Amino acid sequence: MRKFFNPCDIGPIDKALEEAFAVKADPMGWKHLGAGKTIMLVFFNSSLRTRLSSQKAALNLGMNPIVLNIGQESWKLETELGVVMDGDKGEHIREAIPVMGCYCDIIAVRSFAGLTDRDYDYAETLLNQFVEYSGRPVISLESGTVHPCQAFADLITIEEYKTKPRPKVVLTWAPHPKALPQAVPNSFAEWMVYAGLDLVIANPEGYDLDPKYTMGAPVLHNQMEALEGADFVYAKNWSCPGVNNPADYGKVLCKDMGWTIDAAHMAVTDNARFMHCLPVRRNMIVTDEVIDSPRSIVIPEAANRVVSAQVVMKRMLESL
Ligand code: AN0
Ligand code: CP
Repeated sequence: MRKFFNPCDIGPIDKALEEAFAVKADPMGWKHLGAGKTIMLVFFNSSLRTRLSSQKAALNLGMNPIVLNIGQESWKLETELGVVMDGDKGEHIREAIPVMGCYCDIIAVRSFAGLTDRDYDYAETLLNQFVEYSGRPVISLESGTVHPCQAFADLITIEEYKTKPRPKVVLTWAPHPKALPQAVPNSFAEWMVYAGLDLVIANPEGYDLDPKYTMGAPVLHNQMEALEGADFVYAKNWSCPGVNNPADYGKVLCKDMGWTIDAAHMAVTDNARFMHCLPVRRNMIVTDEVIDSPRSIVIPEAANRVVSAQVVMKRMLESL
């Protein structure tokens, strides 16, 4: 596997899930695979789970992880070609990426959508430059449009907690004070559809996700209607994807606190499990009552980030 952006990169989903449960049952079982190998984890943005779970997954596989926080420990990197570099950015990615590639066997990158230039974000411009110039397999740790390690972990979690063969999974928008990327909901939608689950999406008008990721899943603008009979409620905020009106891309169009997941929302579900990728803003996205309830599985969900990352790194090591 040379890149991990989308579910198709991992191949048949049954095989990937089987591997995930094998890794979960015996995390040290492939300790020999990464001996003498190095993974570089490059962070352009903050992280708690992705940073720690990636390091843990690498250590489980016997690999050495190197973490680089761009702009804090490195030079600030220029990403645009053809500019006169007379500002605060001391190095260009055209040199920095191939240099990083020289020091590792696998490279993993977190670089959030800038939310100003839709074409730049949706072309995965920065991550594709890592693919092109690093000479190494590349893992997205949340990039312009996707967060595949999260979505794979979410799928593993749903497989563990489901009580019927094809559960109803509702991805619902929820309010947040800041403009957030669409990477988490994009990946969640595409992984759910790829795995053949019954996905329903609920969001306010103007927030419809790009159909490239939702692939025909029903989109409702009435949240309560969408939540009826749900087995899993997956809450997430995202900013305007700019599908219908590109001028609104990355904007906050709605702060309706009526979309916060509370006990009344959970009451119309089929005793659903509550999920969120974290970090979560309590009493904005979800009430204390719901996230602290026994139906909340946000911690086991986060724990599965080690499992998804380990399967991806294992596959890459096997194909080096
Ligand atoms: C980020 C986002 O929404 O994409 C990271 C989530 C994993 N969230 C925040 O910045 C709060
Ligand atoms: N869910 C997730 O990716 O969390 P971090 O931003 O803390 O890595």
